[in-house]
Amino acid sequence: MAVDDALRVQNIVHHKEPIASHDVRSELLEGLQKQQKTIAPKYFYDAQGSELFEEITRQTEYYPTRTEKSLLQQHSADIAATLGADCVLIEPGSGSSEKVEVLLSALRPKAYVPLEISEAALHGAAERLTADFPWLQIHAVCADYSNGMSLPSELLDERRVLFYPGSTIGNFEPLQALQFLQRLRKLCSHDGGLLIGVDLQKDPAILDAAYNDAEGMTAAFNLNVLQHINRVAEANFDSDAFAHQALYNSDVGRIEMYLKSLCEQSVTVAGQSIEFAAEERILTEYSYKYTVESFQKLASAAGFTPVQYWTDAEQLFSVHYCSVTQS
Ligand code: AVJ
Repeated sequence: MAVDDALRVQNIVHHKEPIASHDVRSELLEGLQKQQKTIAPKYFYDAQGSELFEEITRQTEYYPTRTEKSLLQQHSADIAATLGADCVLIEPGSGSSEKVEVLLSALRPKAYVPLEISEAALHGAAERLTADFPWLQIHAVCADYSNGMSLPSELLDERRVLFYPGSTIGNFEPLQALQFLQRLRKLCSHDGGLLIGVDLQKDPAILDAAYNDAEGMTAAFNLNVLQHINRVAEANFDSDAFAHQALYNSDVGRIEMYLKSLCEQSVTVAGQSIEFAAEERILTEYSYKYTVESFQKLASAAGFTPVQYWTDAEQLFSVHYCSVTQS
């Protein structure tokens, strides 16, 4: 189902895709009634949570965002040459579209297609980009990309490259990551590909510090999800009765974030009572870390062919370009 009810303003074409209203309350209850109580990481990003995440990216310990940005900046000419001219650059979950900015002048894509569920973030980013890059054609698609993605029909004959920065791929468990990359592959044209940011495995001390910053921004970001749940699911979580915990599980190569119950307690969520034992934990996020080889293996399994990758001198972070495997 192509998105078509478009509205053109200057160089911006606004597309809106019906956002499937899934029952947030039953989804949250299902997670909190699991053996391992779980809240999906997407619930971090209410307005307060998005601000706290921006704060996290400013902490010295949290290296991913600044390292990726400097990689994109430093290698923008090389990346542009690798991606090739006249591509349509599609970014699922584009948010503020800050990262793509460092690439646009070198790449000069035929069009930029941010896919974003927050209409405010999408329109704000489109306005800013059209002011800074008046030559850029923007197709702003308001959609929830976690529920399936489709593109404006007028882009279906173009050479399409997907842009997925920030190592958000790390939130997916291995099988989900494969399935997600396969879905991205379907959005690419046969002569297109994927430009993706992937955080790398490293000294656990660096990872532990990145998710336990001294300023406590990550702790505040993690605890804030309880306030969000209280609002969207009529719950009565008391954040002071929980503590932030983030640890690196080197056996599986992932950061695991939890909210630990500081006492035996009962919380009401959407009219249901959820019992917590003292020390019991809610899983709020996995953040998988890859090696260059393990990510290339995953991309190959999803139908991509690794073409090139860029890492910083300390091998903290990596950016990969993978073309669509020719069948
Ligand atoms: C936005 C998912 C890439 O996993 O590093 C930052 C989110 N969680 N600090 C990450 C996050 C805790 C971030 N991602």
